[in-house]
Amino acid sequence: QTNVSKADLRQTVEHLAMSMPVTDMHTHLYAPEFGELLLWGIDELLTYHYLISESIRWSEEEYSHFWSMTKREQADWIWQTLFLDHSPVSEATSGFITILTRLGFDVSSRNLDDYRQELAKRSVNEQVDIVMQIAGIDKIVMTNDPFDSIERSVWLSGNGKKDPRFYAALRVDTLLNDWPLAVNELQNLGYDVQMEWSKQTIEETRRFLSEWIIRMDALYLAVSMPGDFQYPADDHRSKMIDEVMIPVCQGQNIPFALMIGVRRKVNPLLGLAGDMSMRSDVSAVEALCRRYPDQKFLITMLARENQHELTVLARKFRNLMIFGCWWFLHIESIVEEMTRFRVELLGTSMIPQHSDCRVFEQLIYKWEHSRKIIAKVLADKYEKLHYSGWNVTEEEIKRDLDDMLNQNFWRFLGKGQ
Ligand code: REL
Ligand code: ZN
Repeated sequence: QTNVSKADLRQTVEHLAMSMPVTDMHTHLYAPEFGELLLWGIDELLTYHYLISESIRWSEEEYSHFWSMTKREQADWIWQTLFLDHSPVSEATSGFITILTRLGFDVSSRNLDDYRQELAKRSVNEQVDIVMQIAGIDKIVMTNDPFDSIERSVWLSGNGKKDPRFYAALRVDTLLNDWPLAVNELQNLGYDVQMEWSKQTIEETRRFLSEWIIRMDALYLAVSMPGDFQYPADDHRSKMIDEVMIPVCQGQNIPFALMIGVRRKVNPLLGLAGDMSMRSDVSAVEALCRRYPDQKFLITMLARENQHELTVLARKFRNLMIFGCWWFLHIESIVEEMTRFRVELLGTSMIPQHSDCRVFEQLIYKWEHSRKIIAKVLADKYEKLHYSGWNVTEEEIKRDLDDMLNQNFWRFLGKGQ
């Protein structure tokens, strides 16, 4: 047992937080087997939808002008606009600089083509290894949708489960949020469902989910919901949750993840970048947790206004695991605020962060920025304990970080080591 002295405390916490391997429990990344679905490299990074919304603010052209450009032209224009004509001080722009630096590029040269050429020498497999090593990530949970035909064929060919670093999460947005489209997709896949809610439709939708959970080895079911999601309610979503999602999750013994508070396509001209956040009703989660005490719920919300109440709710229900600082909350100031009050209300019994990466190298900045904040918050708390005469050991610091960055997730799944 190594007692850490006051002088070393901060440094030790920071060092351990920066080097602890991480399970990234929600991303939009894919294993290399998924081919074109796995986005990586300079042009994908620069055309990340976070940077699209930031850059278009400076443009006076029609929105369609941006979309008419090739990906490379878009990337060049975003680089010029957000990095050269203005300084990259936002989270997403400074994140790109963090990535370049950690990849070993000379950011002072500001020569995009040099960076492009360097990466062009690498294969996707090499880059995945390098990035996971730099970012210290050893397990990545993808977002998987059987209604996506490209993805579906990878699963059907048996290649989806080849890379043991990647895990699946089965996305059920269409079933909950666009039932007419879901009916169409299910019918095309050979499931005997109708628009009308019947015993047969319920059974077939359950069969679809169960078969795909098994095929993907899915760790959990996941959905993103608008802020006006209500539960219980006399609507399609409540029926689908009560009669399909919950029974299937229970049968397969997996959690249900709800990401609540998105308002899609507030500005449709921006595509993926046009989604907005929206305040939600925490009592929907409360009702789910109370009604299904044996069902586990992984929950994150998008509005800052909901965070404290949701954290308090987690004190009331052990079947509720809060996770991550989602999307617009994934900025330094708010990650710090949220991490602090989560620790103050829940100790280390939560999942402080997920990356939500869409482009592989983003793992580098999203985790580096978050790890620093987690370290700072924890160091403050340990330091306070130290003044009271309670000395944390290095093993205990490691244990706490491992809980927050790995074990809380795996134990919640019932797959703890
Ligand atoms: O999983 C989701 O619903 C969201 O995280 C995404 O829709 C979103 O576009 C993502 O890039 C946010 O970080
Ligand atoms: Zn996401």
